[in-house]
Amino acid sequence: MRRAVCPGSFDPVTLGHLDVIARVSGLFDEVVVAVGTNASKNRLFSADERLDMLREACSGHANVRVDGFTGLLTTYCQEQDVHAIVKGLRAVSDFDYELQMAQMNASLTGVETVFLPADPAHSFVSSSLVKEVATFGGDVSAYLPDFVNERLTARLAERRA
Ligand code: COD
Repeated sequence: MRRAVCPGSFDPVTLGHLDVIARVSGLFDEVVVAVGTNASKNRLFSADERLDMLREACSGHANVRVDGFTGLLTTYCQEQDVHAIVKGLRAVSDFDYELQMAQMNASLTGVETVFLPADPAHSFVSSSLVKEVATFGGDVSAYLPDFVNERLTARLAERRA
């Protein structure tokens, strides 16, 4: 059984994330989508909300499960008997940081990181940009599953109230 982990913040999950997850599910026997839940003041959605959205968004993939983790990703990978961390790469700017993390993770426990190039259709999409555009009234429906777009709209309305 070859198991991969797709880690991230997923605040919230975008179609870019989901494209990577779908492609990884075809490459490995099992994929764990791991939501990092280390404390951060800057999250729009709670850990439980991010997990719920991912579970709904990934429900069509039989070999994908969604889980949360705290602490070091390498510790989680050891606990879950993970063979590879898979990350999506959108641009050189992603590569610089992702390479550093991949090398640190490999140095800590030997776990390998595999990079998948982003689909050009999604390579400019990030959770943070989507939130920024939506905050100022832009239409981000092309970048999110419909139900995530609805929850984002509702959350931003709550924040404004
Ligand atoms: N297309 C393709 N890939 C994408 C897209 C897109 N449109 N958008 C995002 N991605 C990729 C990102 O490149 C990333 O690989 C992944 O999806 C997740 O992205 P985010 O933004 O949701 O999540 P990040 O990058 O904030 O997540 C960071 C982690 C939680 C993975 C990281 O901080 C971590 O491992 N934390 C645990 C603590 C730890 O071990 N620290 C030491 C690290 S060496």
